[in-house]
Amino acid sequence: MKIIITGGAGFIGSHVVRRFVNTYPQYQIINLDKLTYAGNLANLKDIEDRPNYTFVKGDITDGPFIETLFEREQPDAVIHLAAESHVDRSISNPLDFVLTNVVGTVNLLNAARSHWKGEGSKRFYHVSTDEVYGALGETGMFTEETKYDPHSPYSASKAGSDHFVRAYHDTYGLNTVISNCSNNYGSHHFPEKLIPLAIHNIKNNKPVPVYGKGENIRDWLWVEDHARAIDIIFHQAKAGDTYNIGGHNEWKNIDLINLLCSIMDRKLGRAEGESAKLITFVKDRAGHDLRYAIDSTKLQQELGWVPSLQFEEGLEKTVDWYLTNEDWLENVTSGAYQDYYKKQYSYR
Ligand code: NAD
Ligand code: TDX
Repeated sequence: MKIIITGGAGFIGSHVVRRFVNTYPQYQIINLDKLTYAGNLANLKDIEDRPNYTFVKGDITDGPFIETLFEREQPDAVIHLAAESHVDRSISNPLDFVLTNVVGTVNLLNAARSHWKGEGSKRFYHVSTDEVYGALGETGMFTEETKYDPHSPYSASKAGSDHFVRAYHDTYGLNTVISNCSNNYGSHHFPEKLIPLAIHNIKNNKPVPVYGKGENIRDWLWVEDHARAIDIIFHQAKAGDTYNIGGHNEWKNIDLINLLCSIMDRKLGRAEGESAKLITFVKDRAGHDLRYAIDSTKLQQELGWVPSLQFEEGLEKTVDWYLTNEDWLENVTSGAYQDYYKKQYSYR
């Protein structure tokens, strides 16, 4: 089987590519990635020489290029993760999100439709987010039946792409699958997102920006548990099906940051409470969703997936990874990152 995995140089994509290359030596894995600011081939150094792995640099918004790639490679499946993924950037530049997340997804769907000609065995798997469901109040959880209600340009673009994927199943009979996952954390996470940004800032004794009062709640999942869920769903789901993925692991942002500060105190040999002094409450994110919580009962009961790692243990492993991979962090935080950071955090 030949699988195109899009966005394989990014955070989650690199974990998915690594898992598939290592677990299925009989599969050919093609990593298709534009290498935007978020894409980094250093994420895949350990597997880049494997005979069942190829990297192709390319842009999913370029329809003719995608057609040519399908013609040349004749893939048997697509696992689609390439996206603009950061909510704050979507607030500044919504059109980039429409182009990559909606137009890019439709380009891939068109190529799959025209090349696969209704062959039911060929699967198009779209990796999506819980943010399409909107925001929860203090109670309740998102299930696969929850109505879509996106609030940010990012989640609106992901909702749009999910709708197109379902439309290609219903209209053209494409063998599609969608999974909607909660917030991931782990190694190789770009330091614009809360956890790696906080680790980077604490390490460098810089303010740790917490939006609003830090009361928003996110449901965190170890990225390797997400990659394992994708593997299981890719191989076992019925055509047209949807699964929610999440770890039943809700944290208020401020509680998470306090936990992270105490882990960092211990790892850096600082006095308890030292890192927490860096916490700085800043202007809230526009349209900031209050709470996400995923009900993954369907995935657990039908396909037997369960999360493997406790959050405290996973967070500690994540901190260890960032502290032992300082070069990775220094490389991705030089240059354009500095411009982004100044712009993003200056007005708050
Ligand atoms: P990321 O930003 O770390 O990586 C995105 C990758 O896509 C990068 O390698 C980038 O170079 C590539 N890319 C971007 N635009 C492209 C284009 N036009 N053509 C080709 N490649 C392009 O993102 P991530 O956090 O790893 O998220 C991966 C996927 O999972 C996304 O679809 C995201 O919506 C979804 N998701 C993420 C989370 C999370 O917590 N990070 C949770 C649920 C779902
Ligand atoms: O500096 C910050 N301070 C802060 O308080 C940042 C960057 C974030 N936050 C808050 C906003 C959120 O409530 O922390 C929470 C997590 O923020 P992000 O790491 O930006 O993630 P989120 O907006 O929840 O979206 C993530 O999870 C779902 C991913 O970026 C998405 O791609 C995914 O779909």
